[in-house]
Amino acid sequence: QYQPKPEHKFTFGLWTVGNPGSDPFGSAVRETISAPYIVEKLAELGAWGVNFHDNDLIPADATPEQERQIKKDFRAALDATGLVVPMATTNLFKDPIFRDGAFTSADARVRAYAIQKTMKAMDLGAEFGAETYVFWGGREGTEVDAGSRTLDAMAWFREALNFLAEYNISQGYNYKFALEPKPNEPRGDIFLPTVGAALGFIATLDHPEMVGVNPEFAHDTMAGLSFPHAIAQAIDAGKLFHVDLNDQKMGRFDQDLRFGSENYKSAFYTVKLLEDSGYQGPRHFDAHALRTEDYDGVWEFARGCMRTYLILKDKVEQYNADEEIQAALAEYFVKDEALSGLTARFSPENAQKLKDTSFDLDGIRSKGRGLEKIDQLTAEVLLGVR
Ligand code: 3MF
Ligand code: MG
Ligand code: MG
Ligand code: MG
Repeated sequence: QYQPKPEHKFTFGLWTVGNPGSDPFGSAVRETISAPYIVEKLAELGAWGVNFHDNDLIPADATPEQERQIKKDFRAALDATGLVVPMATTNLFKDPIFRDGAFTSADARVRAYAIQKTMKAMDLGAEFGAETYVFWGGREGTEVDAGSRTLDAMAWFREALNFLAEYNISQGYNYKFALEPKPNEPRGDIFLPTVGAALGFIATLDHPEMVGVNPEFAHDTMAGLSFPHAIAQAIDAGKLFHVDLNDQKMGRFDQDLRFGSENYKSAFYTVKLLEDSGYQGPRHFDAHALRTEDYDGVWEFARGCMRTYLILKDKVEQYNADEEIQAALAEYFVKDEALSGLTARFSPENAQKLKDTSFDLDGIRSKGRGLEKIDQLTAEVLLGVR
């Protein structure tokens, strides 16, 4: 039980389990490990796939000869293990050239270079079969608005995505693009900080159907927002193209904690939304082991992300089958077919009938909603006593 299998579609980035544990105040605590070794370990643990930024696989300073060898070794590891590459992305944040933005830099040369780098990274991802292409604009933002480029930034961001959408079509790559919102870090304020902001922006693109979102648990939680609410909106819009699972304490620096390690209830509702809605995409863990750990801890971390997901998936099934919970929910969702028939669609007749309807307002006002009971029952499912 709770043994991860490829059918669960668990994926990790090369940058996640490969994270050597450096932070702004301290150096790496773990040696760097190779991509083929990561592939081998992830397969052994039961993961389905592995994702990468261009430079996670091919270092920025690699010679063409080294690049060929790296690809060959990576391909061999994928073939040997059956691991797939469902998603790829571009590192547009590490190089100092992107210090004030990539697609939204006020320097036209930087914007052009960012698009060039992304096209090459899309070629690389396609070579390994990636179907989703993620855009996390880590440097697209400001600390001070001194340059007053905020409005231009929206136009430049749109221009870049439109260009790359056409590139996607002209190459026949068939990628789905997924924008990953984050409110801050490393920039003081990142553009398109929330899922809702990204969805609004997508509607302004030339190919809105190609573009969805990649929400991340930690990103909403950092800002004190509800991650389940964010993914619900993405699901409702038909735009949940990918998801980054991890955990985070509210109001802190970006922690990228093991999935389900901190906010049990939000993790439960996240899994419930993904499972109940029939989300078919990867369950990607964008997280890393604590800096306190060596590689034993890293593999415990990876195992833990997947195991907790499966435990919560089991809890969702239990919750959905629990008769007492379902009875309480049936009371919570008050049905009235006549009224729902009136409000489902406007017509002058329905409007008139609705105006003529009288409600038992005091009856409705005086009755509680029963959420204390449902929430306690949910907690007891999660705490393992039901
Ligand atoms: C940062 C992130 C990123 C993105 C990645 C694209 C480095 O907080 O979440 O991870 O997820 O760039 O997938
Ligand atoms: Mg993140
Ligand atoms: Mg992070
Ligand atoms: Mg992420």
